Amino acid sequence: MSWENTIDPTGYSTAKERYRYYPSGWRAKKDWWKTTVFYQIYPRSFENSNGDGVGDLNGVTSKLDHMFNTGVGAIWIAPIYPSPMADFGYDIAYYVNIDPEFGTLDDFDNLVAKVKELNLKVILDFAPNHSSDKHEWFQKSIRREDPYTNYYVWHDAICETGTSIYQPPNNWISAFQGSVWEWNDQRDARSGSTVQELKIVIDNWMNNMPTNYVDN
Ligand SMILES: [Ca+2]
Repeated sequence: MSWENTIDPTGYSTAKERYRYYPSGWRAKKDWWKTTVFYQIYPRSFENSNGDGVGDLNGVTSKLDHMFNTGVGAIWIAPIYPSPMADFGYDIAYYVNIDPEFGTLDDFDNLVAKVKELNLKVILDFAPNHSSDKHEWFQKSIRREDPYTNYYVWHDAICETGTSIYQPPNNWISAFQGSVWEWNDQRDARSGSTVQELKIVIDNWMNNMPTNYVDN
């Protein structure tokens, strides 16, 4: 009996459709990431190699033999990038280096070399949808330095009539708590250095000396 005539446990209604997903028939070997045993590693609390109280990449590397022997086929490492650790590494301040608490790029190379030696796989957590507020891009975006000005989602707040009370633009709720929006005094045109600049302009106009300020 050919596979085309068997009862299809995958639920695909036609042989053509089944073939699309299972080119060698429904008994085809699945992708490695569907069948491999993963071990998710939170490096901070996994294994500390240098006695400083914080787990690190060398600690992970030291345990790869053990993981291989227990049948693990892939490790998945939580964020290891430079970070102020306000959100334990998910607040990434630079995307292409290793936080000193976890080690160095050389330590990472050593980890990958050991992974390859054991024919394991490694995947890294990556959080592109947000960054640390200490990220250079964010700092430049606050200052409206192009091309970073709109690297992040900025929106004017709602100011209650007759007051200086600012409300979030809408009622979107953060996955953690409270509003997704956060007021930024530096970014806003009504505060910080912009306000000081505008006050100088106003003072000049109030004293009937605008030409002292305008230089062109
Ligand atoms: Ca350590």
